[in-house]
Amino acid sequence: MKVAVIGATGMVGQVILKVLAERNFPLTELIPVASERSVGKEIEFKGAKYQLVNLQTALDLQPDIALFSAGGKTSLEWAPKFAEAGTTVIDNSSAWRMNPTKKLIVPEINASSLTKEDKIIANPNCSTIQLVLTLKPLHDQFKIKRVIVSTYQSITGTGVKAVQQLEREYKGETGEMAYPYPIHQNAIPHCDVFLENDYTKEEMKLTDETKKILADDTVLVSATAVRIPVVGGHSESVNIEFEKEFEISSIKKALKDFPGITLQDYPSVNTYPMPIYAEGKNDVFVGRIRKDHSHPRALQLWIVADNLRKGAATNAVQIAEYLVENKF
Ligand code: A2P
Ligand code: 11C
Repeated sequence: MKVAVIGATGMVGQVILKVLAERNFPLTELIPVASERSVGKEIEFKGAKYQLVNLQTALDLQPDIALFSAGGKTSLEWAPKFAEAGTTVIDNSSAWRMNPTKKLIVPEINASSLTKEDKIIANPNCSTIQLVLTLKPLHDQFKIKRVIVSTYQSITGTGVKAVQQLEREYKGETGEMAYPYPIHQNAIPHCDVFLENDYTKEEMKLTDETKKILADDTVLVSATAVRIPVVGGHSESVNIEFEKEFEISSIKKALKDFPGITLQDYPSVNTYPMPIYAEGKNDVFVGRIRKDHSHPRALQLWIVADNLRKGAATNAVQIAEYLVENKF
């Protein structure tokens, strides 16, 4: 497998390289790609050095798989060129996610819908992946009517500039701002741009992508996305209303049995998911599972995942693994 990583120097690209190495992905050739200003510089992968190339050079090398993580604009322009040349593109940006001709994949849920003809495969938004992975086994058993989710999102979702902003503010320094307000000692209810319906784009990704991945438009989702000064992962407080009655034991069993989910739910010993412990892990952690005392068929829970791993790099690499396993 010849694998190109587009955006290999970026926040997600770096984690993609780490995950490819950790999982011993069967690649025969790595083609790391970055912008023109980085071409010729070297990156390390599994102890060897590789020179960064530009997109055209990578295209000419005809990789089998290209993992794109260099922003929506680059994906819109270049993913079709790679696809045309026979490369299967796994795209981390939001460029193709809601395109009806493209599949939006969380491998544990819907990888089996992929065929050899899918040359551009969309990787969902980070906050959607951890939500929908948790919803899927519950929807299958108890049929979800409505989800109310509030997120507590890591600054790494915004990129390097946000990490630098927090570091500077922590030291009492000023400089370029990734957010319209300080993020240190703050919570900003504003992730991505505002839309006409007064939700943000991040909030509508949670709604629209969830429906697409569950292949069920009847599931209602209303989200509030909040940025907090945390590095290790995104957290989500979720209220789920079901059509069917449920027991907490059945909910816990359904979640425990589902691949990619780790239950962390022992309140008596203060065990619940937190981003400092999710960081660096590939699983989605679920805890604080309880019946909603204000509604007979509603559930309350708390979900945490490393947004750069299962929320981005790990999910993309799992899709690539699926392609290899199925000889696409
Ligand atoms: P570079 O390091 O040369 O800027 P992040 O998401 O962390 O901002 O990273 C974006 C990634 O996308 C980086 O690896 C960046 O490379 C890369 N990138 C940005 N623009 C292009 C482009 N036009 N062609 C290839 N890679 C790009
Ligand atoms: C955030 N979810 O944390 C974003 C980052 O659509 O892939 C990823 C944006 C996207 O702000």
